[in-house]
Amino acid sequence: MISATEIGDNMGDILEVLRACIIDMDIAGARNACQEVIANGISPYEAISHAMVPGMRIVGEKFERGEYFLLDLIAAGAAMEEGLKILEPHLAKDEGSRIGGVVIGTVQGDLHSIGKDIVSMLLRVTGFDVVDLGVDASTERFVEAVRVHKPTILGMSALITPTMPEMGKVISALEKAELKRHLKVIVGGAPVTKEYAVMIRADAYAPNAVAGANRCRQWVTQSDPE
Ligand code: B1M
Repeated sequence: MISATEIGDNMGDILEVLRACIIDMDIAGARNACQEVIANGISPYEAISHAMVPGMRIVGEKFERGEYFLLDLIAAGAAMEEGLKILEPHLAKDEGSRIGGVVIGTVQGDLHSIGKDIVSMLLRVTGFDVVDLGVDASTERFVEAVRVHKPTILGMSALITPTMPEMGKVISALEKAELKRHLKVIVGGAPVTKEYAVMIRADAYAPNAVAGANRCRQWVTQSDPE
């Protein structure tokens, strides 16, 4: 019988390999490590938050120091995406009734998909119907999607400072089209802050995917949401 310590060590080793695969842009390795995560009964949430996201943070630091270049970011992003594809079907799903609709996307001019994809994944497993507009979504696309799908919540992601104002433009356009009244807007992404969210009249900011999904769930399950 395997002892709890052995399981713990094994988990630590697998997560360490997974983190290293993201940093080393090793797509096949990331796939294998994610398969090991599942085969060893490790929580996919644990793998995402304690191996993949920290690995990506190191990739970003290497880019900042000039050790990695754009192609490295693309390759590390691909390793992350391939790993997530393996983990997603194993996230614990709430098979109960759907609790609300969310339209989500990365704003215009911004090609970063991974954080938004993780938020989408968590929202789906939490019980939301999610319409994902992908990356580089224009204000017009957000407004049209809200008009057509009538979601409870709109989520926007921005990863680079120059695209942050796009989130404010979408909110202004929704207000102008009188679509904001019954809609909650949540924003996130590495450069976004709580103060920025307040400034652009978003209803919430989330520093990570778990906090984002929790906030969305609170909105639909509390009788008197903030
Ligand atoms: Co780019 N990039 N990138 N990049 N990239 C950053 C963001 C950067 C911080 C790297 C750096 O310099 N250290 C920097 C931005 C600096 C700034 O403006 N503040 C940067 C830059 C400069 C650029 C380019 C301009 C580089 C160039 O061309 N010279 C270029 C821009 C292209 C464009 O968008 N127009 C560029 C391109 C790319 C790639 C496309 C190659 C690639 C993305 C691939 C992909 O997404 N498929 C890429 C990558 C991989 C990164 C880093 C290394 C990793 C991003 C990531 O996936 N993180 C990144 C460095 C970093 O962030 N430290 C960097 C993991 C992900 C899970 O985290 O997305 O933050 P994140 O999401 C988190 C939270 O933020 C939150 O939850 C998520 C999970 O916990 N969250 C939300 C996110 N969205 C949310 C929405 C919510 C709630 C929470 O509610 C709706």
